[in-house]
Amino acid sequence: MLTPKNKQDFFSIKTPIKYEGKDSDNPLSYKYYNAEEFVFGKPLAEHLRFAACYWHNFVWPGTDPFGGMTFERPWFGEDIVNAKAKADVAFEMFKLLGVPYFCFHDADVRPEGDSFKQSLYNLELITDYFAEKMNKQDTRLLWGTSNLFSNKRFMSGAATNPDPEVFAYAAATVKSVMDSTFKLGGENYVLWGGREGYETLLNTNLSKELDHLGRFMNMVVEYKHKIGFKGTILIEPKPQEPTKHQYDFDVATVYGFLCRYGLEREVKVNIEQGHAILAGHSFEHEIALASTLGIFGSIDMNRNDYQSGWDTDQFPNNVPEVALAYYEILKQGGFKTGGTNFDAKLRRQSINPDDLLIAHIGAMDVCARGLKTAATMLKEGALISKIDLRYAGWEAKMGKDIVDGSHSLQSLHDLVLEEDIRPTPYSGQQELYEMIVNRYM
Ligand code: XUL
Ligand code: CO
Repeated sequence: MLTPKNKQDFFSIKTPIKYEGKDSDNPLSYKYYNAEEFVFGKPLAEHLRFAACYWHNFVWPGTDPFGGMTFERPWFGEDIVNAKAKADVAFEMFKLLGVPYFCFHDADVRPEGDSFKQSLYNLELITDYFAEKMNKQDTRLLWGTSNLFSNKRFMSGAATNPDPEVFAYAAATVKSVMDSTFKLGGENYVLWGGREGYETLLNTNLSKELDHLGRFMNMVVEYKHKIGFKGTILIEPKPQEPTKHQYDFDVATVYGFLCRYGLEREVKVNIEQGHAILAGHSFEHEIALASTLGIFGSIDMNRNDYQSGWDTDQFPNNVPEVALAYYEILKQGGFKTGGTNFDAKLRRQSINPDDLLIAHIGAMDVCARGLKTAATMLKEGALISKIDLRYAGWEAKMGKDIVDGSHSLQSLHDLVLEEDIRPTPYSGQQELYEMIVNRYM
C-alpha cells in the first residue's frame, strides 16, 4: 500500500490533461471538452463551471452492503497528516483535470476530533492548507457543506432531531463550515438534509420537525447576511435515502417549504440528476420547474441506474439526457453562482488510481457534448418557435383578457354561450418534437 509519503506517485501522469479531439484514443485526453472553445458567446469552461467533489473521490472506500473496502488510498486514517496527504492528491487531481472548482463537506477534509472544539480546530487548519493550494493553482470553491448525517449523533436528524442539543450541534457545525466556505471564497453553500426526514410517523411530530427546519434555514440566511457572504444558499432536494421520507423531497416540495418559512427569495436549489430520478421526475423537469419558480441554482451531474431504485451516484454517460438538462439551463440564462458538480463515485471494481481521472474525463466530455448540442438547439430555436405557435391563442384577445384578470367564470360562461365556442383539438405532435431533437443529438 502507498504511504502518505509516496502519494506524489498516485496518478500515472504529472502534466495536465489536454484536449486532443474525438479521434484521439488516449484515455487521458479530452475528446470533446475543449475548455477555451467558444460556444454561445463564451468559453465552454465558463458555461459548464465543472467541480469535482471531495467525498466520493477521496473518502469513499468502495464499500457496499455486502463487502468492505476495495480502494486502498494512502491517506486513509483520521489524523492531520493523512488529511493533508489527501488534500495533496485531491488538488493534484483538480490540477490534472483542469476543473476550475471543487466541493467538500467538513467531514471529508478534517479528522473528527473528540470534541466540537477539536473538530473546529482541525477544520481551520485544513482549510488554511486549502487556501494556500487554491492560490497556487487557481482552483476555486464552488460550494462548501457540512455533513450532518454520518455521525451517529445525527441518526434521528440534525435540525429536525427531537433533541434540541443535536439542533444546537448542527447549528454550530453549519456556522463553522459557512465560515470556512466564506474564507475560501466559496460561491455557494449547500444544505442537503441527509437525515431531515422520518422513518415512521408513529414516533414523529411532523409539524414540530418542519418548524424546526424552517427556523434552522432562517438562521443560516441570517448568518449569511451577518458575515457578508455573497454566495447563494442552496438546498439539495432528495425524496428518500437515507430516511424513508425526506422533507426536501423534490423541487416543488422545497419551494413550498421555502414559501412557508419566508425564504423563497433567499434560498435556491442544487438539483441532482439521481435525486430527480428517485423522485420519479426527469432531471430536466426539476431544472425547468426550479427555473420557473426562480430558485434554480446549481447541479450535481451524477446519474442513477434506472433499474436499481436507489442512489448509485454514477458518472454521466448519456449525451442526449445531459443535453436536455443543459438546454433547460441555457434557456434560463446559464449558471450564475452555480456549476456542474460531479457528486459521482467510481464503481467499486474500478480500483486503479487513474480510474478517477478517466471517470471525470469521460463525464466532462459527455457534458461538453451535451452543452454544445443544447446551445445549437437553442440558437436555431426550432422547438421554441413551434412551442410559441402552440400557445399562440394566448396572444389573441380572449387569451390576454383571461390572463390579465378581465374574465371570470361567469363572463367566460356567457362568452362560450354567446359565441358558440367549439374548441377543435389540434395535434400535440410529440413525435415531431422528438424527431427535431434527435437531429441535434
Ligand atoms: C447525497 C448527496 C450529497 C450532497 C451533499 O445523496 O447528494 O452528497 O450532494 O451533501
Ligand atoms: Co449531491
